[in-house]
Amino acid sequence: MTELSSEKLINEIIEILADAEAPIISTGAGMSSESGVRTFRGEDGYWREHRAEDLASPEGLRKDPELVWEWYGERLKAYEDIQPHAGYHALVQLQDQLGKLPVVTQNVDGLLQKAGLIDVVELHGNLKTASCINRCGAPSVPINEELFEHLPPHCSCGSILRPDVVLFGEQLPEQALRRALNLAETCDLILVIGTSMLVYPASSLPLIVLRRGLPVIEINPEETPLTSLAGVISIHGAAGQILPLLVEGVSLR
Ligand code: BV8
Ligand code: ZN
Repeated sequence: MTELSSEKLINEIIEILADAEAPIISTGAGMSSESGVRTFRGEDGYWREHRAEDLASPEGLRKDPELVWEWYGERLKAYEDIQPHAGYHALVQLQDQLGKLPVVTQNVDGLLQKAGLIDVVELHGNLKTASCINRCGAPSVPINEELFEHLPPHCSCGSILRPDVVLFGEQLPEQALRRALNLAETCDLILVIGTSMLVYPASSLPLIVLRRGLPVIEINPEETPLTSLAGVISIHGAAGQILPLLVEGVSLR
């Protein structure tokens, strides 16, 4: 981990970012916390009241489908009025400057797309649709207000529905994972923003780039398992503050 004054560190990162021709971005829940979205493991984290296994897991869903649907319903409600913060707009500015900026996200809040990022790889699915927990073959249904009238919602076959997110213990969507791994293998820099680096395989992407000897830059107010790795440049700060400084600096180069 590089320990420099933040001013010097910002300038160093601007230099590196400006030289990159094919950077990629990786985001976790912390990327949305300045838009008012609760993270999973911080002080305001969701997991504080519930354990991950009770909510985002097939066992948890089967054991208490109502609790899990209430939790996702509460999150969806929160997503209705959230807006992308300055860090998101900075990423869109960088995307416009470079002509492309693939973003691999663990988030399901839709803020990246709302801000105008066009190449978003949703590693952990999304909350747009729900499907049959027993995969009976009935088509997925849109997750809308109606679905929350009678919890838990049911499939036409009588089984309960599950949100089309990736639950713990489930494989990631094959296409999304393949694309994400390919991006980690072909990019020339990865900017890792707002993830605790605890959930696999999302957490393996920066390690692939690091092993290729290419710049791995982390933006996070806290230390993560990535921070102390040799070769990682970590800036301790909030995405909404740091990203505009970086992108502004790159655009002035
Ligand atoms: C899989 C659903 C094959 C959607 C989620 C033992 C060891 C290692 C791995 C495993 C193991 N046992 C099982 C596993 C695999 C498991 C896993 O990794 N478990 C961990 C917890 C140990 N992974 C899986 O099961 C995956 N599938 O691997 O299949 C397999 C299967 C079984 C066994 C082995 C292999 C599926 C993972 C997907 C799970 N679904 N969510 C939803 O509800 O949203 S994961 C959930 O955690 C969210 O998706 C979330 O995105 C994700 C990661 O959390 P973060 O995004 O990092 O958020 P967090 O709150 O943790 O951190 C926020 C960070 O932001 C903090 O660092 C904070 O400092 C920072 N921050 C705060 N404010 C700001 C900020 N940063 C910048 N600016 C700010 N302003
Ligand atoms: Zn069904």
